[in-house]
Amino acid sequence: DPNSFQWFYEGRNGWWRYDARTNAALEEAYSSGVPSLTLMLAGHNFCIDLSAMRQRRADGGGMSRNIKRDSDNHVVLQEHQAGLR
Ligand code: V3L
Repeated sequence: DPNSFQWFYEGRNGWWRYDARTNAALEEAYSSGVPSLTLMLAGHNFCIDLSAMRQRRADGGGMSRNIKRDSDNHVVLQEHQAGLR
C-alpha cells in the first residue's frame, strides 16, 4: 500500500524493518498518541519509546536503538534504487 507507513529500528549498517504485526501495533499507538509501549520481540520484551523515538530491551540489557517511521512508497523507491526490488 503506497499510502501506508513502515517503522524501522537502527542497525549497524542501516535500518531494519519491524515485522508487520509490530508495525501495525506501532501505527495504532502512534495515531492514538500513546507515548511508549512494551512488546515481545525475538524473545525479549522491548520498550519502544515513541516520544524519544528509541527502543531498548525492557530489562535494560542490549542496545538502545534509534527508530524511525517512513512512508512505505518512499522506502520502496529507495529499495528499488538500491536494486533490492
Ligand atoms: N524486532 C525484532 N528483533 C529485534 C528488534 C526488533 N525491533 N530489536 C532488537 N531485536 P538488542 P545490527 C537485531 C533483536 O537491540 O548488527 C537485528 O534484527 C536483535 O536483532 O541488540 O545491529 C539483527 O538481527 C538482537 O538479536 O539489544 O544491524 C541483529 O540485532 C536481540 O533482539 C544485529 O543487527 C537483542 O536486541
